[in-house]
Amino acid sequence: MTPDQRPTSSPRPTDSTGPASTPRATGPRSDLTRRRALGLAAAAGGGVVAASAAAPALAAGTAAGGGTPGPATPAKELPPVHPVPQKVTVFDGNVSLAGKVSVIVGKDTDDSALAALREVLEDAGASISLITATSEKTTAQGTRIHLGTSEDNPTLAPNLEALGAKGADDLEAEGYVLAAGRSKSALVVLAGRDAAGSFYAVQTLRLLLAGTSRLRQVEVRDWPLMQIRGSIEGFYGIPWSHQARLDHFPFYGRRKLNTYIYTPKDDLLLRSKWRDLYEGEALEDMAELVETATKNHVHFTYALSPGNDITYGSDADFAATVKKFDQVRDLGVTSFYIALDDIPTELGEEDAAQFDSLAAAQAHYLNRLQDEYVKANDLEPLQTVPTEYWGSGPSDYKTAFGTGIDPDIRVQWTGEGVFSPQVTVDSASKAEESYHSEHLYVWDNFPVNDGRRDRIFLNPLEGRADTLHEHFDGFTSNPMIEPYASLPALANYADYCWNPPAYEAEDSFADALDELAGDDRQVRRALDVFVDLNVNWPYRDGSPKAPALAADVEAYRKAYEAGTQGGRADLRTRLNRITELPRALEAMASQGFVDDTKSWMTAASQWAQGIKEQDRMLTALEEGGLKKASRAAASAKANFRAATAATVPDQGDDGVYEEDQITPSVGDGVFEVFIAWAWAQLRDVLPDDPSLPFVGLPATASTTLDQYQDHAPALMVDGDESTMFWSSRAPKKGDTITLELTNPSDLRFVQLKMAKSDETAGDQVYAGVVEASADQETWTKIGTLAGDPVFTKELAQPVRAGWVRVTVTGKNPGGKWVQVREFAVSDEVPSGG
Ligand code: LTM
Repeated sequence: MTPDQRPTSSPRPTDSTGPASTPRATGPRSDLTRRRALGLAAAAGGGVVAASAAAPALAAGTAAGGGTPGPATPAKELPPVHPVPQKVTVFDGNVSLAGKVSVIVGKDTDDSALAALREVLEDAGASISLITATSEKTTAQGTRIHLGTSEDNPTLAPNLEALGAKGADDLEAEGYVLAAGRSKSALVVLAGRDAAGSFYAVQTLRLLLAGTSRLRQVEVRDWPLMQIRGSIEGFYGIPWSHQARLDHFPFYGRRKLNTYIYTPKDDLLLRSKWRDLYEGEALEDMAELVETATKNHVHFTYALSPGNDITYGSDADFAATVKKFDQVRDLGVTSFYIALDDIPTELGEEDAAQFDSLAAAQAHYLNRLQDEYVKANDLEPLQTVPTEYWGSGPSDYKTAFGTGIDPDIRVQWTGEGVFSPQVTVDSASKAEESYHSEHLYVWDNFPVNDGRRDRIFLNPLEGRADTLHEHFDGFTSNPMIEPYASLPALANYADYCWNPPAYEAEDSFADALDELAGDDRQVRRALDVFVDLNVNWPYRDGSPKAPALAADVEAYRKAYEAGTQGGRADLRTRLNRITELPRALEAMASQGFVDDTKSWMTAASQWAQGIKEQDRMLTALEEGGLKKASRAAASAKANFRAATAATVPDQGDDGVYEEDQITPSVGDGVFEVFIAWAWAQLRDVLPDDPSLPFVGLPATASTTLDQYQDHAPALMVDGDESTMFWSSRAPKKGDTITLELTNPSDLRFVQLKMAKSDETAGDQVYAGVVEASADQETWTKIGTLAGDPVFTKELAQPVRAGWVRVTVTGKNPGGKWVQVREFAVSDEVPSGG
């Protein structure tokens, strides 16, 4: 849906539980979560066995096939590995990778795996000799690392045997074995089931080394439980930059995500101009994306959205699709997708004459592509998202679509809703039946923020059942418009999809934050403070709202009301930290994250600065310093005004990028709770203070506009400018917003505050008339709306009114919706305005 409309199964290990030992506690994570990252949780699906008997040579000081195994080792010393591997057996002793290391590969061993291994070894201080083996035997001396697959490297099998470990050939695709032990000298085998598996074995080696040169003697047998794991750049708004996409792929590679679907909604060449071919730089960029994705074992999937104006039965449109696909196939793309979401559901004349339903027409087109293009060119199975992509119940569309398409076509589904707080096994089973598909996979609208572009969502992925790999081919996350701020959530998908039973949301999220923050503990702490201000996910009932800030606010209020100081210190400390966020987070390892979130950090800092002023104001009130209180109030007001500046850029479906369009929303509404309460304290003592927000006469509000999410009309009359009514569509001529006064009065003042801030136009009524009436029959014109977000009118002659209304008289530019923060009238002109 557009924002305008919005509201193979794999075997599970049976022998994977390990000893419950105390993990190394680092950073802010709890012991429990750290344990889980190690795969030590009691839950099946990932586990560590501290053992020695399974692989004699994998014990300290033992020679191949001989010697007594060392004692079982507590697995606590293993560094965290994300995603949690399916099976880890830990042995006593370490091998060192510093100094001379021979790397033995086959001539066709995966280049990316070898490049990644070189990097890991260089970081460990190794001096590397590379040997390309042609037979089982090599002349390598000293520490040896054998890398590849059984097909490309003949030395893997004998060396795995020397370590008493089994090979990777019986694992699922992308699986691997990492075995480290001693056989004459230090020996490591990185055996992939395939090229991707060998690459992933190196990624796990990197994590086990954790920045050192010492590797625990260990055998990891690992494979993914879902085949498709990644992201779908499928949101409305500013598409990701070329650089951001390039930066995503190594992150995916390191975390074993294997899919990126390219389908930004506001990329004109994918949707409104889908028949046009790429030229010049656009084509060069595309080539670089495909190459970088491939190097990181990420399938670059090219998704076209022709549904707005295609004729499904037309040979010309089929040929146009093939021509467009051919252009990127020439660059190395092997994975293709047709997106049919958010398009007209009526067939055009030509199709209506040929097909009896939309689904039948779409099936015809998709099958042609699958037969004549995908199969003919030996490509990966075609992928699609249907026009009805949510809900698990049967429908005529789902039946016709599911039974009409080639069963090999992969079909995306968003869950019970467009946004799905939960995806359950029950829903999954029903969806499989309704879509008649054995190849469903989830287009997960998390953490996408195109419906709330004022927000960033920094809460972990939750609510996906831990056996969905038995139903779905995989998950792709539809991320935020801000690419780097989406990385923590994508790390969640990496962990969840690889090993759902072992997935621990908080732990997985914290691991990604560790990476983005870098090694500085103060930066990491500041990041936690910032994350707390952005955790609310409005699509889940009961989702927490800035819980740490909320607790400090509550303690402060209680202490103030009890006249004690005790409970106020924590909020003051937190406000100081929030004020400092833009400076403290500048030093993050991920500069992309800093750039993406700067607007939110700055706004948070300004809100906190204003609340610090309110704290001074409250203290002054307690001490009877009314002038001081008033000065602090004015200073608070100035900070709050600064915090509502529009600083976030935006782009509509015209493809035009514009700076400073959206006011960032941060703090999950908790700043506002404190602010309103503090103003109430001031009002009690100084009711005419000019800094106090204007509160109108008691009234109720209603509108002919539809409401977006929980932004009800009542929020226009709650005296709180931080809450608002928000329509879920653009206004039409004749739409009204009406105030009904509790007691008819002689009006002297009318104020309407629309959009996010007083300063910048945004979602609002752009053309309208404001009128008042005593009987709802005769209306007196009070003024017109002509593009300003704030309408204020002082009436020289009072107007008797029981109702005041805004009537829309023209269209909004770019189909903008309407936000009303406050609609207030008074029988006197307020002193502060
Ligand atoms: O979810 C799907 C299949 N389509 C669109 C997305 O493009 C959009 O990003 C999300 C979130 O707003 N909603 C949709 O309906």
